[in-house]
Amino acid sequence: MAPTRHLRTCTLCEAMCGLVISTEGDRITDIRGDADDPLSRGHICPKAVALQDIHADPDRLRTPMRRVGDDWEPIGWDVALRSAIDGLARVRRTHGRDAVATYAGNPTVHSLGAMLFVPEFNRALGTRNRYSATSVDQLPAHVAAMLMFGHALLIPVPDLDRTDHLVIIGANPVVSNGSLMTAPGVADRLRAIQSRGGRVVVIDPRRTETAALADQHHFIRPGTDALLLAALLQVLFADGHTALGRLAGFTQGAEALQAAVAPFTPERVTAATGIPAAVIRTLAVDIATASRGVVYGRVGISMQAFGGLATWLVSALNVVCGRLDAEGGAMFATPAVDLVRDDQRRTRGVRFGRWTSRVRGLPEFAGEFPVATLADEIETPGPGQVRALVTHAGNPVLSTPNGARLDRALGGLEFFVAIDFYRNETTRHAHLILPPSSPLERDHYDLAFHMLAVRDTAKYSAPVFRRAADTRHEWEILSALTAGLAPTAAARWRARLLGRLGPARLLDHALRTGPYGSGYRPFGGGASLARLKRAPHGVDLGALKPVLPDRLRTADRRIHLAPDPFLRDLARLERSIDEPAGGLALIGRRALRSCNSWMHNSERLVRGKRRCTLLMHPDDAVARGLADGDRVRVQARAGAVTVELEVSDEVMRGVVSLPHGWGHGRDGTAMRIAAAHPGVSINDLTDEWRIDALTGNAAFSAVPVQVDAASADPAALDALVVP
Ligand SMILES: Nc1nc2c(c(=O)[nH]1)N[C@H]1C(S)=C(S)[C@@H](COP(=O)(O)OP(=O)(O)OC[C@H]3O[C@@H](n4cnc5c(=O)[nH]c(N)nc54)[C@H](O)[C@@H]3O)O[C@H]1N2
Ligand SMILES: Nc1nc2c(c(=O)[nH]1)N[C@H]1C(S)=C(S)[C@@H](COP(=O)(O)OP(=O)(O)OC[C@H]3O[C@@H](n4cnc5c(=O)[nH]c(N)nc54)[C@H](O)[C@@H]3O)O[C@H]1N2
Ligand code: SF4
Ligand SMILES: [Mo]
Repeated sequence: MAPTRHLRTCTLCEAMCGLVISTEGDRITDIRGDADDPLSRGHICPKAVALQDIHADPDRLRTPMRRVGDDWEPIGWDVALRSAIDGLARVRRTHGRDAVATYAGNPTVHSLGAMLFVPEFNRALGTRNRYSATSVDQLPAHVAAMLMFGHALLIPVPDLDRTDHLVIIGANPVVSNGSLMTAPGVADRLRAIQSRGGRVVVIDPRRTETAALADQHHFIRPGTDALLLAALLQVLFADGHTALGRLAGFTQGAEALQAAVAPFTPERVTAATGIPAAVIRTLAVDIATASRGVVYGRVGISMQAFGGLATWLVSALNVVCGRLDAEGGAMFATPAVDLVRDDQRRTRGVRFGRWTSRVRGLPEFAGEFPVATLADEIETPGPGQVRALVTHAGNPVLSTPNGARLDRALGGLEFFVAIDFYRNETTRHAHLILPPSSPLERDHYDLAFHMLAVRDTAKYSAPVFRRAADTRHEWEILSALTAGLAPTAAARWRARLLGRLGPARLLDHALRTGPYGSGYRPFGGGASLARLKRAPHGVDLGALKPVLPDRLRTADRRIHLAPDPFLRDLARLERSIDEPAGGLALIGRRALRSCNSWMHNSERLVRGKRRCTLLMHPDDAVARGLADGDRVRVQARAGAVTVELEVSDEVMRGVVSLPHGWGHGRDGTAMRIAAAHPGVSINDLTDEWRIDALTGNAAFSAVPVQVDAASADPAALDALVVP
């Protein structure tokens, strides 16, 4: 049989690489990069090849499963959906709407159907206990975007292909393949900056793969980025290097910002950050004098105690240098489906802190609470206590702070439905697992990541395989649950209507009414699903374009450089300058062959050298009498793990690093390859009490830990107490 070629966008990470997938019957024979994809131009990473492993994985669930004690039995879809609806309705009836919580994990954002139907499902439940991976990731970016530009999704991306001075702070795009910066083939794009005479500067507590490629790398003490950024701004203002240019016409708050950063001189922050004052001054001048410069920060600056401030300051820096909305600076995409333009809710203004969580009083953002408090809400009795949970594409036991506590809490739920195709560390607690079709069995258009790409393109992918018999797509599962749980006749009608339309028709409508569409005029020639289908490699819509001030969604259509919540939080930052650094600071790391917690069931991604090791600087190892390869016990307030030590000067002194996404050694999971390569979970060490007090995002970075030889008597180790 001759192989059939399918063109596809990879849905595993944010890079949106174009793939050419060859199949023979129901077998994949080859996966390679699509040289004709206008965005990725042939780039691919090892994970894409593993898409075939997921598709063919015998552990991937294909039928709904019901837990009976410790056993699981397959059940039919009708029974499964009915039991899910009945169980959730029962808890809601008995204990009220907020007793049902939902958690949406990262792959939700990589699925067209889930992007369209998860919000509908949440609306039908009407609960305030909504959670997602946002609050262990990019929540500060949404808060900054909303407060500065008026919409949570107005997140500027570095114009990578035209900049000549890129400062990367707290990101490792050579490994992560870019985040809030869809830029497939980052390494090539960084080398292109250098070939056109530009520079790449990396600021990171670890000399990363990205740092190895950069022109400069500076170590920084974890969690102190906001101090560094405030000092950079202080220098720019004090030495007259700011130049808002055309932004001045629609920007407010420059004076307030200048006054707010004035206390943060380089000399004052040098001890805390570990960066010499002279280096800070040079960094500032280099940014200001580059012709097309941009500062870009990612999870290293958002998963930390000052995530909101650091993320705001990065954008503020780009604005005061006149680099926002400018070629080679920080720009906004103009995607073919524009979630900002389509969002009618913008009229409601800032959606942050309108109500707070029951137990810890944490602020909602866009209707969600920080997941760091989910275990509190499950464990703490009283009206509004969470008794039931629905997870969609999430593994919070391995992905959220103090996952071990959440693991225990999940065991106490009255009812738990997981929409997921693996029985893993989280879903093993479910009463029902509803597995959606394989990613290759559904069509795809990236609603989220075209919004964040370094080039405007649009691409639709048809399914590679027809779905197996009696399989449901995510949107069908969600749509059935929504219709079953919608509280009013009108809501049930809406749910059924959307369910009848389905994702493809909704996408077509969004394309036609989007920035490149011409509505439903028969010969309008604009974007539509039919046109995208005729261009299966994707359509190139050109380099990023200036869009301000039109695209701003603040009430006064101005950029707000100094929103009050940030100004108020600066006092907390200032206090941190003199706080003594306690013990070793733990940070995470990513590896090219991992995808958060869920792709370790692919043999080709886990074989080889052990990856779940604790990195430690040689001086710190010597001081503790430890050597490379030793087994060490890592102790934090929340818990302890035992792991192999890897001694390397790629981490700075005082810092240790453990990758996240491991810890597959728990009972009751059904992922055989992952279980054979368990590793330990960094989130058994991270702390649900360490959050960014402003945004509620988990502060994974700089968790204080103590490290000793594993043979040491655990009773002799002092548990660290964190304020
Ligand atoms: N291969 C692979 N790719 C992925 C993923 C994966 O698991 N594996 N996950 C995907 C997801 S969900 C996301 S959100 C993106 C994330 O994409 P990135 O943000 O690029 O992710 P990381 O590689 O974790 O890079 C964060 C960097 O911040 C550094 N860091 C830690 N703490 C601090 C700090 O306090 N200050 C500073 N300045 N730096 C700090 C770390 O050493 C690390 O190098 O990656 C995506 N891509
Ligand atoms: N300490 C520490 N913790 C971290 C991070 C860190 O850097 N350090 N990174 C954080 C980040 S950036 C993120 S995004 C989160 C991720 O947190 P989560 O999203 O909670 O975790 P994932 O590991 O991505 O788990 C994805 C789940 O989705 C399932 N799944 C995969 N594909 C599909 C699909 O198509 N449909 C459905 N329905 N299910 C699917 C998988 O089986 C798995 O159960 O972790 C965060 N946790
Ligand atoms: S870089 Fe991301 S999108 Fe590209 S092939 Fe790898 S996993 Fe897929
Ligand atoms: Mo993420």
